[in-house]
Amino acid sequence: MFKRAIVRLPGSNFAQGLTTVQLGVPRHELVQQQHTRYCEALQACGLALTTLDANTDHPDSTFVEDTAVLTARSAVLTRPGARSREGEVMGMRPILRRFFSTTVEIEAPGTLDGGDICEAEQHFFLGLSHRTNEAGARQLATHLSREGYTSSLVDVRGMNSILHLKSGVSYIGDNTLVVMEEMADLEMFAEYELIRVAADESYAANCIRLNERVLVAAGYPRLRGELVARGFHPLELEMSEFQKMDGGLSCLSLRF
Ligand code: CIR
Repeated sequence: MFKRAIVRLPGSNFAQGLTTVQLGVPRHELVQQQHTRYCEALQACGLALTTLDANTDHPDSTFVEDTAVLTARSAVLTRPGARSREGEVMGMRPILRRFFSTTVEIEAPGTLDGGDICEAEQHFFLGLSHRTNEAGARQLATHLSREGYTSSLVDVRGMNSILHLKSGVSYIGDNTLVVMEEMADLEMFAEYELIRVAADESYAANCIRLNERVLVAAGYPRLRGELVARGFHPLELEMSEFQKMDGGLSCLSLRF
């Protein structure tokens, strides 16, 4: 059961963050509106929100997921792979210490973004990307194994359409992964039920199971239909403005 989430309001300079896609400049009013709807959806799923003020020193800081990896027992503060995002962790440290008695940190030369870490119950998939390097992933794997979790590395550095592992695969409970076609045939996913997402809907592969619901980006009818057909309860959210900055649903919150 998820009980809480941490979010950070988007700053007025949100559009100055990093992006690799050319979908246009986010409209600030719409960013705020979509963020508000997102927060309301978390609350509708039963989560109590901790809402942090916007931090204009870091335009990408609304993507809080990248600053930490949370387990049932601890919070791991990351060391984001993009220089412009390194300072975001400082703002998250005191917040997580309020909720977790154990916090550990990824140390140099390791880098790791939370968006590369996909938790599937007792197993974690650790993405190696242009943000998360092997040193960072191995530090996390060691920490997780001390807590009794297993993990495996998934190299997504050759998959140019995604920024992070979780841009392409999400665990939604009931032994089910939602996965983009490009990585659906990986041997390590073979023991799961797979919901394969076609290339033209691949943005929607980043979704989140929150208690009874699955939050999914609006505008992807085939994935929505497939979720319903398999007995899941999707809750659709407009994400256009976050997509323009390479962000998906999961990156906008830390959930525990
Ligand atoms: C970045 O490039 O870091 C941000 N503009 C987007 C981060 C998205 N985070 C995520 O998928 N976990």
